[in-house]
Amino acid sequence: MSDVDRLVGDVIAGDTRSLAKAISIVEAGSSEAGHILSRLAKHVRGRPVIGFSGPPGSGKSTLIGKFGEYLKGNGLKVAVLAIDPSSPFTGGAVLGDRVRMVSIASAPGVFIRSMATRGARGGVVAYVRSVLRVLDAAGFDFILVETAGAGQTDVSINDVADVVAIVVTPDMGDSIQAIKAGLLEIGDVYVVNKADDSRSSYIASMLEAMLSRGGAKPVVLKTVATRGEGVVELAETLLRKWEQLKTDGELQARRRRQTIAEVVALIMEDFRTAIERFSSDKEFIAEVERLTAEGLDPKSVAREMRSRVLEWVNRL
Ligand SMILES: Nc1nc2c(ncn2[C@@H]2O[C@H](COP(=O)(O)OP(=O)(O)OP(=O)(O)O)[C@@H](O)[C@H]2O)c(=O)[nH]1
Ligand SMILES: [Mg+2]
Repeated sequence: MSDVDRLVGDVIAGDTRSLAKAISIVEAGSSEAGHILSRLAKHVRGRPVIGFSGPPGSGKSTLIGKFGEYLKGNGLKVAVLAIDPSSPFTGGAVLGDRVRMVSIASAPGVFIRSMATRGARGGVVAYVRSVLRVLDAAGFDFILVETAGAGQTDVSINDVADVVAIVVTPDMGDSIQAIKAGLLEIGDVYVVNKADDSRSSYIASMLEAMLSRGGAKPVVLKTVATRGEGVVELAETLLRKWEQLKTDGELQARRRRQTIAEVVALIMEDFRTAIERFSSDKEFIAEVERLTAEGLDPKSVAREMRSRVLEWVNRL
């Protein structure tokens, strides 16, 4: 049995150290990563992926912690994936998240992982979805994903989660910024967290009014994550939403769209790699110089060289 087979076997058996190791390998994107992913593929069950996005500090991690506790309380195994936490490797948010999630992190059945997409070479959607597939194959019943608000991270939460909760706060400035940043179009459920602030009802009605423009009745909920208030209602709403999407076929449609985005990202990444290698190749440079010396303008040179890029893609 190869090392990869053994590791995959241990991941499926639910060994968390092997899982952490497998994720690290997948993140590194080596050829071993490909082997792991293809061997895990038949174990992926398509369990719910619930996304939480919103402005920094709105309470996403605290809510996820409470949601995780709720699921665990129902006998479910939960994994949490925090994408691009404000401080990826040292102290700061990650440590803070760990501390805040300590009640679930220390309990069996909850696995917390953070990953940084900054500096990841292209294909970020593929990179995140690969890790989600590993978590699914490892037997988690639910996967909760946290991303920073629109524009603050390399991946859109809709490309990686089935159901999306947008978490805002009664703080007018931040919430309005979040709305402007396009968060209004992407949520299934909107959460006004920190509802212990007296302005929360006003923000909730404002959100409802803004969201009602399309005709469909928006779901806006208020929570106080720190005290767990409204969390059960939020959890039930998100789970109902997932079931409803599954029943009416929209879940499958969303996942198909995500897969298309993932495949496109992977192809783009291949082209980018090929072009980068090609452009530092001696033959390429000599050819460009020759065509330029013949008097061709750069656009025409590029057109001449285009078909060669395809040859390089096929060499990858
Ligand atoms: N008053 C109050 N504070 C809250 C509530 N929920 C979270 N907080 C606090 O708000 C701060 C930020 O909470 P987090 O859960 O880390 O927020 P986040 O959205 O994950 O933050 P980032 O990951 O840094 O974007 C923490 O100090 C929490 O204790 C709430 O309902 N009421
Ligand atoms: Mg957080």
